[in-house]
Amino acid sequence: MLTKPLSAITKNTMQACGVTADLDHDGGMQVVSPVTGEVVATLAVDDAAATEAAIGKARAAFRDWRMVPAPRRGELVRLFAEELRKSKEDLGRMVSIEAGKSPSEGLGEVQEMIDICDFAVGLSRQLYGLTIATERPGHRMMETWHPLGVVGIITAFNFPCAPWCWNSALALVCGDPVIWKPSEKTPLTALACQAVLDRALARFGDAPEGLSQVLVGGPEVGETLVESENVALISATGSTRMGRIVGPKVAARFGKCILELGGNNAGIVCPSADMDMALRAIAFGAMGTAGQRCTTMRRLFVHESVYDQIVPALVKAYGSVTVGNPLETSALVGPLIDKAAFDGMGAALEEAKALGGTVHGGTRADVEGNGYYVHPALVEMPVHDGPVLRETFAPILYVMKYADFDTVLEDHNAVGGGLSSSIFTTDLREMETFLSARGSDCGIANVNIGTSGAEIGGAFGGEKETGGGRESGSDAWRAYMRRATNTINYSRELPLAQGVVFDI
Ligand code: UN1
Repeated sequence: MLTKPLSAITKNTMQACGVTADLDHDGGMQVVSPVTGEVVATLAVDDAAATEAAIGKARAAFRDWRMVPAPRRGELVRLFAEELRKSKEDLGRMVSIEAGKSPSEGLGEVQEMIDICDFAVGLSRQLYGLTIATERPGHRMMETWHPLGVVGIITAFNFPCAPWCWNSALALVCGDPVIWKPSEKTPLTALACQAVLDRALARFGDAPEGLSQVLVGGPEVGETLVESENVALISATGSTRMGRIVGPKVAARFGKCILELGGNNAGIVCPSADMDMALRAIAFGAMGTAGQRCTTMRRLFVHESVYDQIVPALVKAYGSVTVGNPLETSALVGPLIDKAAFDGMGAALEEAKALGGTVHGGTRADVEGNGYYVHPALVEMPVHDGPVLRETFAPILYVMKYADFDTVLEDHNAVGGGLSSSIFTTDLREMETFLSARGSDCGIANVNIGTSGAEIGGAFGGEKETGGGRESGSDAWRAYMRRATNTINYSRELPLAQGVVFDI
């Protein structure tokens, strides 16, 4: 049992982060912790008018910020990383309170923020373009990257802060103000992050007002951001359903979009796999974060020759994994976010059974309070069909037997999602084929590690119904800038390209 009411722990933690907002706003939006099902705060809500006002402020900030040299902009992000390090424990606790993550995973999410800030600071001294050979004598051709404009960031409950930071750390060094609409389920972590950033802004000194803003609210806020011609880029993390609405609306006004949507990530266990390693990787990939990562492993194809070796061991691991309150136990699996997630899991398991699936686990776990805790489910499926083909945001791993490598590659790719994938093998041919043009069609393809837990240094995102966006490392920064191709004539002649003659 918690020694203090969760709302008191929440308020203390928010205060420690420096949040001054009213957390008991009369008639405001209720924030429920999945840990106990308690209301931990009520917040004032922003509407369309408040969103328009925020966009106006961000536009004004852009005029100044774009002219600040990028390495100086990087200094703000460097200070932010320092403040994040100081508030790591508190922010991690907020992630656990609002999203139900284990302390280690809550802290891990804050670490992702620190990591991307460090990356962005280095980037602030780069942001380089190419110099390109030109066919015209006495000319030089190059490309320049300029700040893009206001960036609207829409995030999901399951990662209440890291995806914001992947976007905002890059956007800020690239010269763009940010407006964040966090999930209605996790607005407190957002306010806490903004308070920590405010400390960095105060130390920085002369940043324009409105450089980073958080809007707490529902669809009205999101719609206003999405439809505003003054928001140059929308970066949205969430369901494919949400992306189908956001993508066309932003495209219709020729805005830019980064979509990071659902996945239906799979692993393949080949005959030569290191079985012990595969077992541990699959356990984390499928059960970690109670199956509520976009990178969670949801399908597993096991070669028939090793099925009886690994599947019983997995069933055993599923039976013994600890499920419990993430704030006071060392349980590996915390709660589902809410009742809707629990019902969705139950419905998917019923569908799987009707198709001949054998379900291990999947029942509600007896944890005190009104949280929706479940024993993760491993489902042995005779077919690759029905609920297996879609993403259910819960800890369900569908396991299928395979015989032929080429056929399993086809099944692997025969789903809508294209985010993450893994192969477990020590066979060079299988490994390289999986990574080749005819292998995994996902944005992330791993060997001998699970589907989740990507580092920030690589570009993060996926293909098909995952939306095609890339965030965080590699050259993802380019999405936050506009590219100009510059051709400079330093000669005394005016030769035209393609040999065109136009003598006047
Ligand atoms: C998400 O679930 O939206 O690769 C992001 C991972 C994390 C990010 C997940 N680094 O699992």
